[in-house]
Amino acid sequence: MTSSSYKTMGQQFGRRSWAEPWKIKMVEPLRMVSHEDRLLAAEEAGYNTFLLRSHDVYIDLLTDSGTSAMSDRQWAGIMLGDESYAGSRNFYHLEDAVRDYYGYQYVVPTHQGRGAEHLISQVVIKQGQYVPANMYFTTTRLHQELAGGIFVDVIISEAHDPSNLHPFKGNVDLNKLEDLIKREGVENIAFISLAGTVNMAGGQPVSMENVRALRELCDRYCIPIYLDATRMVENAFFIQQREDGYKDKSVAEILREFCSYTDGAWMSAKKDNLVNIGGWLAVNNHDLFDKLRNMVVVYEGLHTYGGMAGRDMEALAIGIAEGVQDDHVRSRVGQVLYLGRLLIDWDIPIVQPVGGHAIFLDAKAFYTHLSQDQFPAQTLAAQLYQESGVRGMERGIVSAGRDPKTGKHRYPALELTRLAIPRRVYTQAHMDVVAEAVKKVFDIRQQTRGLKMVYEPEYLRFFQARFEPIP
Ligand code: PM9
Repeated sequence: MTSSSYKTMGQQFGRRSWAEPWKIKMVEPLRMVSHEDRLLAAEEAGYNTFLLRSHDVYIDLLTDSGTSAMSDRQWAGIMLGDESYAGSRNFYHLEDAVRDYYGYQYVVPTHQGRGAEHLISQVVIKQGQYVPANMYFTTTRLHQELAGGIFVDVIISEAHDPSNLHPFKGNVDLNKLEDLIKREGVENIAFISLAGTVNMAGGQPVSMENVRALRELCDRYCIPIYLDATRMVENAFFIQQREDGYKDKSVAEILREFCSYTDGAWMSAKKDNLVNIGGWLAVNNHDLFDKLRNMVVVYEGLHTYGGMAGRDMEALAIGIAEGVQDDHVRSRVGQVLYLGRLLIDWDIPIVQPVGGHAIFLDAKAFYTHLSQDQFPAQTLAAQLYQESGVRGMERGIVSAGRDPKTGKHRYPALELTRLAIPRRVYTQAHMDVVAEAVKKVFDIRQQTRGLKMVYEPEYLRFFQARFEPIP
């Protein structure tokens, strides 16, 4: 596995080598807002793209969460919603789909990913226990901390370097992990929080070799591994493309094998599973399932709907099966790569290798004249919107939040602006327009001033914080 195998994959999925395995049956008109109106909208939104109205956005790359286009089969499934309070047949379809494709035994539905994170964190973490993870995710770490856990990053150090071409930058550093276990004592480790792919690292995958070795290590110490499976299908695709021994296996087979090395998973179904709302938790241990099923009725809804409507569970069960098809994943990741290659060809600094769900612009490299306290990635997201109507989001110091102990900003090595590509929504022509917009912002980078934060909410501040330009 070298950078050259990455390049080969890049060439293989270049412009003309694949096409979307669907055709368009319904369209939603887009609106181009004038430059003047965009400047006003940005000011009104406190230079936070989460506070813009979608009406004022042209191409919306804020997130790939809940923004997928559903298929005709999923929409047909919506009409088959069984809205019984208890025992909806749609729940059993969902349960079967999770069992078939992910391989876990017991399934608890939740309204979305963070509902599942809340339940598992509350049930599994004891006050003061450590939660080692392959980098943090915002909502995941917050729920772990609210449950009394202490997050520890054990991802390989290559993940913190945007230009390092390691093909599996999501891997766990087993030495870092074992040092932590020995230092703190196995009884003080709640579980391993493993994400595939790693969102904050740039959508980077974990290799099968790494998860297998992780399983062996955790077996020696009797530590469970719970997987954030939100974008695990995309991770499986990268294994197929980059790891020896997997090129002839289907994404579905690789997904099942990977999950088999873990003890359970939580899921934001709004990503890989191709629905606009929904989530689930799934485990193999019956006692744990019993506790989770008891908690779900307190916070989410009955254990056969967990905050979702019956129709949403039906669309989700169908989305799980569609989302693991090789031709779907190839075109999904291929589109992200297409945009990435346009930017790389123009020498625009982005996280490489290109990840599964998004392009991450390296804002530190854009704005070498700004300090991290001047919020370069927030600035870049605001600039891009103002210049082009394209909406991305900050994934840097604002997203990292404050250390709960010291109250000080955390300073992540990665200061990134993310352009997340919704699934089955935009065409390559949209990607061309996005690339040109990024190029424009890159060309005027030296004249760009930073921002100061003028309102900061306590939790997940990136969603609602407000900024003003530094004069
Ligand atoms: N991810 C994303 O845009 C949506 C909200 S945060 C900006 O990337 C992982 C890896 C996620 C994720 C959400 C969640 C939470 C868990 N794990 O948004 O609650 O990327 O469904 O899932 C977002 P929910």
